[in-house]
Amino acid sequence: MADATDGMLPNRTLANKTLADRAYHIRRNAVRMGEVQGQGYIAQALDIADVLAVAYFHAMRYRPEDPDWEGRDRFLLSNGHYAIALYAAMIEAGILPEDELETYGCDDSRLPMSGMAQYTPGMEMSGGSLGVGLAIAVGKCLGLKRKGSDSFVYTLFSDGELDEGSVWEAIMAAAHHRLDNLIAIVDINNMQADGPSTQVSNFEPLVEKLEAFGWFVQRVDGNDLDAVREAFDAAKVHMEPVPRMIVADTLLGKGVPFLEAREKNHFIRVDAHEWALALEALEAGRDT
Ligand SMILES: Cc1ncc(C[n+]2csc(CCOP(=O)(O)OP(=O)(O)O)c2C)c(N)n1
Ligand SMILES: [Mg+2]
Repeated sequence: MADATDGMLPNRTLANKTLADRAYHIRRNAVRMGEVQGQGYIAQALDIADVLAVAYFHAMRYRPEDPDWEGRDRFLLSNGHYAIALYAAMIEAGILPEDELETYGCDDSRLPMSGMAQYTPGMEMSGGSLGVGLAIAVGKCLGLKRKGSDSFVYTLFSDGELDEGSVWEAIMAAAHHRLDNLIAIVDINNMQADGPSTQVSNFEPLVEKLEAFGWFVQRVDGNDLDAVREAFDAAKVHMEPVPRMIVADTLLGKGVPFLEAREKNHFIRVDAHEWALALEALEAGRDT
């Protein structure tokens, strides 16, 4: 199990920032990337920043300077349109250089709008077609076990992906294979392209369903850093040989009140003058 003393996490140990600082910088990086395109999946990046802060600065074992290091924990982004959030976290982690955020979504950039493994260091899978990341994670877990690895596979997916049958097949397969090296996080922001997810295709009661499939399930406020950190810790040390799911309830646009309040916030357009206001709002909300 990695910890801050094992020499594998120089960025975390040297910078001495709190998780709240990390989450702030992830949100800031995402807003700056959003400004490059003037629009995008900004509200999702803001809602998932706390989960990514805990994943990259508390839970996961990796080497920023060597993203392909065999002993790393894997992070599979199933909802490829959340790439803006993952780039923001990987920039903060030192896996990607900060000045590259100015290329987000541009021709020839290593940071395309949907996650692409062949372009981006640290990106473990290509996204775009939703509903497949959990199944890929199941395969990676089986492969790592076969190799005798103690690495965890983390995968993030979204509540809209619960509409996909392939997700439920993977949920069943992970339990069947007793994949205790799998930690899945589902972002319940109750939004998808066609409106609130529970109104498009209701997945509740989600905890009970996942437990019935044989998973260890925790449901937390995904914007409460302490709760998220405790959930990741519990997922890692849980004794039963079963896969682990963190159901994270989040708020779209979290940290920027005028984006939290924006009505249609799956893919938002932000006026030119609002980007600076968004950064100001993040700054104003620090440590509150
Ligand atoms: C298989 C598949 N179907 C449809 C889409 C188009 N699509 C892109 S994002 C999205 C919404 C998915 O829901 P979710 O990720 O929960 O939305 P968000 O929380 O980002 O608003 C859809 C339907 C896709 N990328 N892949
Ligand atoms: Mg959603």
